[in-house]
Amino acid sequence: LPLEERLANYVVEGSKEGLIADLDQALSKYAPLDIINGPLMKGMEEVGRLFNNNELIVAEVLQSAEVMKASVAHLEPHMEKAESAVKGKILLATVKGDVHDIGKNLVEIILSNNGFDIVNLGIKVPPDQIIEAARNEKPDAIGLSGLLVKSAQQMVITAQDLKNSGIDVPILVGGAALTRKFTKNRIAPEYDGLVLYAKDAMDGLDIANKLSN
Ligand code: B1M
Repeated sequence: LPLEERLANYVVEGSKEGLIADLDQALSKYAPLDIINGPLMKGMEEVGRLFNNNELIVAEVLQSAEVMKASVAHLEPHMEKAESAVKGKILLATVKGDVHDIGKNLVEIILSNNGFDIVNLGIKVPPDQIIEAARNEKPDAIGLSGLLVKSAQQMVITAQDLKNSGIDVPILVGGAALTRKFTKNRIAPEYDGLVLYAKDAMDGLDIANKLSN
């Protein structure tokens, strides 16, 4: 099989045998982020499709997630790092009820490689924990990630709770269950500060850069 297909297959099959050697080969042709956004994401999309069709069980999807995480960890040291002064502090969290963290952690890597100080609160983070962290850390923005349909609704609740506690720093939202339209029509009206939608991690970086200017 061609290299690109082999890379996608590691994710689909949840197998790490030969993965590192193929990632190293890919690094001689592609930028690390293009390997993630290309063949590895293609594999993840296929995992999502198979899971949806009941052709994979959760345990298998978890193994695919492990392959994705190991790949990102291997590629991360090869990513470009900007030698800039700290541009700002950003809190990151996967919202309450949601365990998906691969996208959020990718956002963390890309933002921290580009001069942002990141406080990663982890997964299933309830609003009160975000509020407490916002009070202690005084971030310039708060990033929320969520992949489940119910997580989009949880973002509305989180925005309301943040507003009720007097927080109005910009919120950056992203994740598969979310759309620009939902962000604009459902989350933004519930909040006093800016609410910005990022379609992927690079878009998140663009937005963060604009906010810091
Ligand atoms: Co889950 N899962 N999962 N899962 N899982 C999805 C999301 C699903 C679409 C699969 C499907 O059915 N086709 C589906 C959601 C259905 C829905 O609500 N509409 C689903 C389901 C149903 C579930 C469970 C309920 C399954 C079960 O238990 N029966 C369960 C939920 C548990 C819970 O959260 N309470 C569950 C569990 C899991 C695993 C634990 C097995 C595993 C996660 C492991 C982990 O993250 N540590 C898992 C996985 C891996 C997936 C899929 C296959 C892949 C997600 C992923 O990592 N993608 C996913 C299907 C899919 O998306 N194709 C699926 C790669 C990642 C890089 O992309 O996170 O989208 P993503 O991030 C992107 C952008 O969205 C954006 O940038 C990234 C790219 O640059 N982005 C941001 C994300 N966050 C951002 C934040 C930002 C900016 C950009 O600023 C702050």
